[in-house]
Amino acid sequence: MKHIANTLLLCVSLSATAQNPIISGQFSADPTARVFNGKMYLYPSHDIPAPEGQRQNWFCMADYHVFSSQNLVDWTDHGMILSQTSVPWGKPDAYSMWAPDCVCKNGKYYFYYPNAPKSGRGFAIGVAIADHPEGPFTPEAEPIAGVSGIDPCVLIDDDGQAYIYWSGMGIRGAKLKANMTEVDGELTTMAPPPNAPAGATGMKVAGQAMEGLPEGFKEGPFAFKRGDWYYLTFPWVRGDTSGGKNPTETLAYSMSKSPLGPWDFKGIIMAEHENGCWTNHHSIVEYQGQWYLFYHHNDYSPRFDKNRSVCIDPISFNADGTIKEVKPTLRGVGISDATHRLDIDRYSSVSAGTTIAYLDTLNAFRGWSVDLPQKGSWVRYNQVDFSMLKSNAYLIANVKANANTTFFVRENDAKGKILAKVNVTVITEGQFRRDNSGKWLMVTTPLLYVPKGVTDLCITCEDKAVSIDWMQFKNREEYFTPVSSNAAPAHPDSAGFIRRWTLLDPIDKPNRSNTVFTDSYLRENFLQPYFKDQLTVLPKNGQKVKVGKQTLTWRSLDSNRFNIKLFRFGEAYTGKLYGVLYWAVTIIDCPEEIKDVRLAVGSNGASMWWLNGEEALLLSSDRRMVEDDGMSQRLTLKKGRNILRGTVINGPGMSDFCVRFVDEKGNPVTGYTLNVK
Ligand code: FUB
Repeated sequence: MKHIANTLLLCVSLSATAQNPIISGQFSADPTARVFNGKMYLYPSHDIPAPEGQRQNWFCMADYHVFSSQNLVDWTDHGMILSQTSVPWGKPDAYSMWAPDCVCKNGKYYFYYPNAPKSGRGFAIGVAIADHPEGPFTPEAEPIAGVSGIDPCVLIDDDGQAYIYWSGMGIRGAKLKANMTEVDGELTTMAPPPNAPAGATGMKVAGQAMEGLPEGFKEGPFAFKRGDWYYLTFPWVRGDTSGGKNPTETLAYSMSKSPLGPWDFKGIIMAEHENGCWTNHHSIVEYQGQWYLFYHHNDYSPRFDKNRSVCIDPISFNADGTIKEVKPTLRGVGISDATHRLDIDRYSSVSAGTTIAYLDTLNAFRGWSVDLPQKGSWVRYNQVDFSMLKSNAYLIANVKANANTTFFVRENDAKGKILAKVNVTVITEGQFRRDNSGKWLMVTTPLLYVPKGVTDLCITCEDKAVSIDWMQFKNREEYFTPVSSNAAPAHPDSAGFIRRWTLLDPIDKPNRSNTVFTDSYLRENFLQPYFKDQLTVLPKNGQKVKVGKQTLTWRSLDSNRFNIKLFRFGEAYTGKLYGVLYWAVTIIDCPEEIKDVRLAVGSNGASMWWLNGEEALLLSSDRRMVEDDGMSQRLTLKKGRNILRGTVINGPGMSDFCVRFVDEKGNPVTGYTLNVK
């Protein structure tokens, strides 16, 4: 009876974006990559931590997922395609779904996988068939006769003839019949092992041993053809296993002019993993004119090397067809979109002393940070695409430092053109209830320069040590439009909200929380002199003001929303977000006197307002911005020029305000113009 891999029908589709390893949030090993319909598909094993009752500290796999990608950077998980409970001939609780392969012939997709059979010992190899690369796959009722072992791989030659290779008593190979589910040719009866009980018969085995391969443990064959060369590539233990040493697997290869050999051993594709991860397993595939090596490493399971994750690096060939050795990288392959999070800890290169560290040693899937230890340290991340970004783009980064510091994001190298200067301000005890030094902080800064197209980035430490978790570039939502010097007067909007203001860059005013915003605190702190003529000045666009050590600019802006997003203003023009105080001024020209109006304000956080130099309203305590949250006494807007001025303070929140005048009935007052320049 044939079973459908039922859970596939759920048709899960999750995304992963990554460098090396390319899949996060779950383990993936033994990667077989195949190009189907112009897209890269990945059929890995699915390592899981062994459930209770299962052999611990060993490989444990219950099912398979398939992934696909167009750009080798963004991977879609199409969900489970086959479970151990769906294999008619398999032990449903063996957790032995080891390295698979998938090939396409005559529009059908054949998925080859090892599994433990219900009866007998060891492994058999089954086939599941689908009409699409993502499935649903229907497993055949019986495994392939004569193929006992693991790590199947299928090569379809130019003439359509398919060959299967697997690992069992060395590496073996055989022709497949046109049905792709049976081996072509007679089975050989092997001699029973020396310790077999008397009268035992030998196993029936298909195919032939691959000749010409080196001595030493080998598994995971992957065969492919390039030009008229056949390649048989395989994990190989080349080290000396005597004397208690435990050498680990390399990736190695042989070449031949014939699909089943004999083979001519050529050497190493990738050396042993440096951290002692015992296995490696791979596939080699050409995609859009470039060859790639898919392999695995235990990046997301540093203490247990049987929970592995797939990585990719480019691979290339010498003129004689031999393979150039590949050094594993963190950066991997593909072009990263600047508008996605860039994990620059997956670097292309770093200065001496620059290191990476797990963000959470108990959950490696949270990834890493890169730690730039001192002025002059740098990390380089290649191939970032800026074509989605406009000239108003900004940078957002998750960073950590123990003291105030600065890093630059540059183009190409440590001396390259500066895209962004990022100041990391650590708020110290006494200003905030909790010291945030050594804690992760989001910092944003406007870009000084937006590269065109694809470029390499180099992040340089310009002061004290800084750790960077990730960074991302974004186009700024247009919250404001600058008011030009010859702009026509503006009107309040139909609901009476005043959208044209001259805003001063935020003044540093750290506050541990907004609970301190009592009337007396606010009067004391709003009314202290920050800059000259603070309650009378009629600022002009571009005018500079000195506040302590800060040099700030007045900016005349039309808000694209009824509420003035001070947080976005600070972010856009200065990169300052929290612990700040804002000043806002607007000029109201009335054709006639308007009596008995009330100033209606909502602000986040506290604010204070003056009309024509007289205090009109104080909104104290920790507030959210709510329309008409506070109302003044009756006021008169005089004929001619009126000056409305306000100041807003905020500790850790996102500041904004909305202001309008309403009449006795609460209706908006709109009969005036706004004339800031
Ligand atoms: O994943 C289980 C086994 O580890 C594979 O079948 C081998 O190739 C090795 O990677």
